[in-house]
Amino acid sequence: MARVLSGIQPSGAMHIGNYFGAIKNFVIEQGQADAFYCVVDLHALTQNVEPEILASNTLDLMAIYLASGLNPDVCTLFLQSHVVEHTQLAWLLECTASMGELRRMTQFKDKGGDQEGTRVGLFTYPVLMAADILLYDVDRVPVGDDQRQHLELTRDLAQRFNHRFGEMFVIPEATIPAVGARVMDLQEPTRKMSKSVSSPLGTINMLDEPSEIERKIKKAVTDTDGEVRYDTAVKPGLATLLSIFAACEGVAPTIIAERYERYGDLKRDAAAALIEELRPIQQRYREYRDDPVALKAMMELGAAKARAVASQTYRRAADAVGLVAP
Ligand code: ATP
Ligand code: LTN
Repeated sequence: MARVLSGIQPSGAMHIGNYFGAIKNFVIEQGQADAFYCVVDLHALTQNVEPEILASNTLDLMAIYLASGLNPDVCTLFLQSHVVEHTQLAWLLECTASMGELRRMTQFKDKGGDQEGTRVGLFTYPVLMAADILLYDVDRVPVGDDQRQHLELTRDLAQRFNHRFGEMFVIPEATIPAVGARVMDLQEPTRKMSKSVSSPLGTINMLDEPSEIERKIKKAVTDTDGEVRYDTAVKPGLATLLSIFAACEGVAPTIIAERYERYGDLKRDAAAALIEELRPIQQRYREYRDDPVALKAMMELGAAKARAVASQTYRRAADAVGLVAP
């Protein structure tokens, strides 16, 4: 059975980009593969976050995972910091990665880049991500389109390690969803919807009230030519709405476009479809979030399952580079 792994940072409210680009596919994959999903809390430390906010965001994300349909009896659901081998393997990989290849990462450049005050953790972030993946002999990594370059780096690091120290790591592939891989901001549709860039009207959160969802979709930027057509270059605002609607229905955006003549009708039905898609998740979320004892037990179970795999891979890699076993 193929193995998959993915992770999301607990860095704020989950938006529908995270849902359609990642979480929805995690749920599908858990039935088809040996699936590992983590909350990458160590990655969230690359931003300047208050300790209590990080802790609360972490539990929020665990509850979102569960409410979205991830089942801890079917997949392995865990917290990155609970499995110490992630940071240990990251160090071994950092000692093979070059400054040049990390400097080329566009996410690093977008989030501040090469300046005197930039955190070292932000720079080495993709190496920790590579460790997350390579520890588990993963075949596929379901992520949104923005993670493509990080996956390429992971493959390069794995190949280099294998070449230098002997066959060690499985070379993983990214699986990017056909629809929903890049949900754009509703107000600035040339930029991806994002947790870290504040855009109150442009971002729809998974836990937004139905009235809020309707309002944001109604106010979404379109254009003035009035023709319903899927064209990301010429009509990026409309294309964003069409892809959100399409991701709810599981069809191509062009199919949705054929059904409509007026922007108003399209907006009304897109909002209704999205509200329906999120309704069951929102209902279940509160139950999980309000039960910290159950959340803790679930995280312990996940960490034990993850550790069993990660500790073996780490030891193999440590032996290979010449670290003497304890
Ligand atoms: P940040 O703004 O802090 O970078 P983010 O919103 O991009 O955060 P991440 O935690 O980096 O969220 O990403 C979690 C997952 O969601 C990743 O698989 C990523 O590819 C996916 N994702 C994030 N934003 C979008 C988006 N706008 N469209 C589709 N997928 C997305
Ligand atoms: N870098 C990713 C989050 C992430 C991840 C991973 C995704 C950290 N480790 C391992 C897949 C596999 C992001 O910003 N979305």
